[in-house]
Amino acid sequence: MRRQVVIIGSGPSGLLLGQLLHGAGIDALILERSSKEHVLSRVRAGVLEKGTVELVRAVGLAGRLDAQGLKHDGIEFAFDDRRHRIDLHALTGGKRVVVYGQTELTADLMAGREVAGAETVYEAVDVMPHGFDGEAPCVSYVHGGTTHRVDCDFIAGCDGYHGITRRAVPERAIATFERSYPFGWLGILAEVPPVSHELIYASHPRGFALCSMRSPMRSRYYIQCEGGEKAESWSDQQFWDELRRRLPADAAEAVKTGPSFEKSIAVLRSFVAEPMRFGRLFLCGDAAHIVPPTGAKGLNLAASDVHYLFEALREFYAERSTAGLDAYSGRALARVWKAVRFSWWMTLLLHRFPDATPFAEKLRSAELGYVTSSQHAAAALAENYVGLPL
Ligand code: RFL
Ligand code: PHB
Repeated sequence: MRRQVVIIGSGPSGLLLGQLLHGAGIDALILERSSKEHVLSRVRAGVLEKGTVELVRAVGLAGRLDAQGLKHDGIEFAFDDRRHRIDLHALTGGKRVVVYGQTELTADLMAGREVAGAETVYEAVDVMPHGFDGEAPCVSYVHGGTTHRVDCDFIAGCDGYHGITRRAVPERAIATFERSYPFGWLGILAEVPPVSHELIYASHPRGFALCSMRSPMRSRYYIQCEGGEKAESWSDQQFWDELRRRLPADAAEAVKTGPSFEKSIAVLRSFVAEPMRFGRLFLCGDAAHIVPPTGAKGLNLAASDVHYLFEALREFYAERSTAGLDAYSGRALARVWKAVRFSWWMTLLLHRFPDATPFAEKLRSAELGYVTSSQHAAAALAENYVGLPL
């Protein structure tokens, strides 16, 4: 079998890249380790930047996103029993974010791929890229007990942090930068109206909490928890009690509770692998970098990587120019590092670190006061939150 591009992974980055390539008449096969149902069951991101929304529009799949996505002009920071609004729209000259679940976006992209008749192999095991340092790369995989080989021009590693593509690169060719945080996020989904129509990021002596949503009838809440905890050890009642303790009184009173239908713990980590290109293999999204979810940047970074890679591949096929491919890693990493910095900063600003000195704690609290009282500081936050230009 031969394809122009083989994409490994059918998360948002693989699906979006596949759709953009299809629209440009470039033939791409997606190989996905899990089943379609499993991919669709993962509850993750919720906040989309304008650039991400525009990419989904560009592939003609924003119908549901435009109709059901919740446009947010601001976010709130809550601490010392008070709520402070950051007016994203006013501070950025009219920009906003859209709240739309990653699960829904993935479903829309998968449906578009099916309608286009583009092929995805689900439950492809032992996927392995080969020969990407030369002119004739290929990818092998096993499906239904049979080993297959696909020859191609390029391989896109869209297989997330735990994927194979980054690991397939010789260690000496890759540099990694990492920071882990001594806590996680326990998140739940519940069929109850959200506490507020905008997101509330709360910093409390007992730890961080986030009030988010998926729709006017579905809430997504998170609380900072200890690193090694298990989601099952938290009952719904314990979760709701802890969430309320961390919110200002008026917000706590407004929390509507109900049974959770999803409960999971995410570990928090900052990670970057450099470069993002190895010959004819290109890394995209979580395969190359991870940010803590505090800044809502992970999925949006995956989308900007895809944008740069798509432009480069289109240029290659249309003009036989490798300029875009040569520039890909540098362009993507410049934006990635800014989001890594912002996500790290938001994490430090809003969480309680078990080992924080009293001095560090005073500085953190002063910075929170500064960001919520200075227009200049709030504008810098807003500019990053709505998304830096592509
Ligand atoms: P994904 O989504 O991990 O998809 C990778 C796909 O590759 C498959 N795969 C393989 N396939 C074949 N062979 C192999 N060897 C393979 N290994 C893996 C996997 O099965 C999977 O289908 O990566 P991608 O596409 O780069 O997308 C990245 C985003 O999913 C991620 O950055 C975001 O979810 C991060 N994130 C958020 N991002 C935002 O922009 N805004 C948010 O509000 C936001 N909130 C979050 C988040 C992530 C969270 N968690 C769970 C870490 C909130 C949370 C709690
Ligand atoms: C979410 O709705 O899942 C969400 C929102 C904002 C974040 C992280 C996650 O910063």
